[in-house]
Order: sequence, then C-alpha cells, then structure tokens
Amino acid sequence: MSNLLPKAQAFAFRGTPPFLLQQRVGLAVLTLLLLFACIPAALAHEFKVGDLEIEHPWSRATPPGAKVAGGYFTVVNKGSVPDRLLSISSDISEKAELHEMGVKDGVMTMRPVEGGLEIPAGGKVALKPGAYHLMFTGLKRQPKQGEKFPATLTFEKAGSVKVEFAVEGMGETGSGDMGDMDHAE
Ligand SMILES: [Cu+2]
Repeated sequence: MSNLLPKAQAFAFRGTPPFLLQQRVGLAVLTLLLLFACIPAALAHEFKVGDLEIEHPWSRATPPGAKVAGGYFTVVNKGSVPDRLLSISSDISEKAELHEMGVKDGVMTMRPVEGGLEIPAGGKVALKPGAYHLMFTGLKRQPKQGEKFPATLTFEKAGSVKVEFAVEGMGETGSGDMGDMDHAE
C-alpha cells in the first residue's frame, strides 16, 4: 500500500496548472480517500491452513498467447516450527513453479527454488515481483483482469490449502518491479 501513495501524489500534482494550493491539497486528499476506499476490497482475501496465513494471492492479466503468468502472495507462519511450501497446482496452467530471482554476471535471472521454500517459525515470506514468485507455466488460458482463479498450495507440515488468485491489470507490479522480464525458456 505504501507504494501507492507516491504514485497518487505524482498523479495529483503532475502537470497541473498553478491551482490555488487549497485546490491542489483538496485534490490530493480526494485521491487518497478514493485509494483507501479501494484497498479493503483488494486486500480482503486471505486463507488459513494450520498455523499459516496466506495473504492476498494475486496474479496479472497476460497478453493473448502468453504461456506464463506470475503468482504472488505473502505467507505468515504463526507457529513455532518452520514449514515449507512444496508445490502449487492450478487448472489455469499445466505446471506451477516456485522461482527465485538472482543476479548472474550482472543480468537478472530466475531459477526454480529447489526443495521448497522455507517459511520460518513466527516469520513470513513475501512472494512478489522481482523476488520469490510463482510461475504458472503452460497457461491453458489467459487470466483476465478482475477474475479470480483457484489454486492449491501444498505445505510440508500444514498440508494443502485451496486459495484464489485475484487477477490484476497487466501493468501491476506490486511493491517491487521486475518489468517486462520474459519468462520463456
Ligand atoms: Cu519466474
């Protein structure tokens, strides 16, 4: 959410004629109010399994013909033992892989996470653009903005949980930015 504020301000002030300060402040406040009004709906979905909470799974609309889509969410472990995200499946794609980003020879690359992703006891792990993320590969159809599609996450200790990925706009970058990185092999 913090990433929205600078954008909102930039939007409110960019290129505006020299309004009275009052009007400009009023516009900024209105923009912020509208943003806050939208946020509860956007963040209102979370899922629980055992000691784990899966917050706001989301994906991005893809252009026609795209074969991959990203998947993002935060896992919070309220328990006293670590757990591990082992696998993901969804009807939207043939496979879903867990990827991590790294820099190799100055180039941003991604590679599959081997052996699952540890969720530390009492901690949390965020899957987001530019960091750990899911990759739905072999898409059977394009996720459309505004829909939700189901997926199953399987954890070593907590077991399996069904979640729904909210599909956001193509340009949505979440709190990080991996740009238009091409995931094709
Ligand atoms: Cu990837």
